[in-house]
Amino acid sequence: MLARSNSLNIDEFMQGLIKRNPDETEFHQAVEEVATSVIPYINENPKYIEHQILERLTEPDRTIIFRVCWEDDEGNIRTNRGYRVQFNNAIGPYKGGLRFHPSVNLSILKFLGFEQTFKNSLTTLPMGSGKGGADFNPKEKSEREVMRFCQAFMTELSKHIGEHRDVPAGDIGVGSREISFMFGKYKQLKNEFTGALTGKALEFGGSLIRKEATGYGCAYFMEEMLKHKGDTLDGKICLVSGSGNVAQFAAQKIIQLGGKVIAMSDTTGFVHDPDGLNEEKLEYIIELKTHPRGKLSEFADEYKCKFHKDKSPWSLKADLAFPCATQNEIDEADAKLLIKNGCIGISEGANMPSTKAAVEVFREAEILFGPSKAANAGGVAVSGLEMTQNSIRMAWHRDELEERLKKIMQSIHQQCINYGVEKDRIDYLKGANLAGFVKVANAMLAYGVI
Ligand code: NDP
Ligand code: 2IT
Repeated sequence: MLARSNSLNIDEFMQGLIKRNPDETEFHQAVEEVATSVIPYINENPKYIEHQILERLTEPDRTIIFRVCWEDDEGNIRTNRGYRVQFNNAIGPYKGGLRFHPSVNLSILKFLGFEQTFKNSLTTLPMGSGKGGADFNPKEKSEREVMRFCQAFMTELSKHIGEHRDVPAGDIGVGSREISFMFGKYKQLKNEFTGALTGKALEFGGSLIRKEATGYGCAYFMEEMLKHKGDTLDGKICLVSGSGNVAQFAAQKIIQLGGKVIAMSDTTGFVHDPDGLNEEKLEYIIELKTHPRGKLSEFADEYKCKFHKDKSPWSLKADLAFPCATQNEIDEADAKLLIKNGCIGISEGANMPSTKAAVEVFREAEILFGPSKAANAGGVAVSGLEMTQNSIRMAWHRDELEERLKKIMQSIHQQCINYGVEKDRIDYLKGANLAGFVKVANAMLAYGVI
């Protein structure tokens, strides 16, 4: 039972949440971060307490868990677990990615779905929040196996999604290939052509710039934070972790904006290129990481630079860091090292890439810290634009979409300022949490008790 009281206390709130959701450590971490920002505001605005808005926001609308059975190339039957967490649809249909990775579990999907609530609110577009996926590893599978898995997964998921209900997209392990297999199956099962997934290929309703959007948005967000301080990306030494969808296009935009990307990484280690990546080298990485995914050591061999096996790039001296791989990839020691080496800004392309202790280090050092729900919202924002284009049966031009993406990232930055201004700096974390919260919370208030 969720008890009612006159004010909220973070420790009591978290104790209750942990009791209701034992062992879901990533979910606890994501909630605690938001609750720490919004509870003081909630206590000044008792209507949110009276209507139990934070309690309701931390309980998904529904969680769907299902068996996914498929046949591998040798004829063996394989079983995986599929999920869709429909978190909150106060301001629009459920919207968020699908992750295929062996580590996928309910805690990870609830943290991602919860974060999506605030991120989607910040985009200015009418999108609720959700996240899903499976503990399936597409990396070790043949293309036919990936196809059969995606079709089996969609056979069940199709019962729960739709253009006005829930619109999934990609995330780790789910790119254009997987979305295409799933959309093909959805279309066949429903016998209708509607935009129930985003991140589709351009030939069948996909949007230009969607592929680039998360990474580009992450670089734009850094550009905005620097601009606000009278600085630019020009000549800045940058570290990018990951070398998948988000990392590739973050690196591309950083280079276009004048930054020098000296490192990228993958699950096997990181590559250090002191001369900096250029378009040609980045093309090599994009090609290398398209199916089947190769290892970055091949890049190091090709371009004669150093590969650091099983290491992350945070020990290198740099001005800016763009974590674009996965959650909790920067710990306290990494954060301290980054600061010691002169890092002045972080823009989080991945979701929750910094541990709680790492975030504290960044905030104490008062460097620019663009939290994931603001800095990586460009991807879902262009997904929202894909939904609009599908609804009006039109396709906008690249320039128009890139301009819209840029404006959305500027608007997110402005919302962070509106809610995060402190005496002598902007608290982007607090700003993003509060701005994201207020819109969803007010919609929930308007609906009454449902
Ligand atoms: P991809 O699958 O395209 O790439 C992930 C990259 O991170 C790969 O280079 C992978 O290495 C590396 N990686 C390192 N450690 C891990 C790990 N433990 N688990 C998984 N990957 C790891 O994913 P995306 O680029 O799409 O996603 C990266 C991050 O960005 C995630 O946090 C995701 O939630 C977030 N995000 C993605 C959006 C999107 O539109 N795709 C939108 C907003 C956020 P290797 O190459 O060896 O596999
Ligand atoms: O974390 C994210 O915002 C995504 N994976 C993208 C979600 C989307 O619906 O485009």
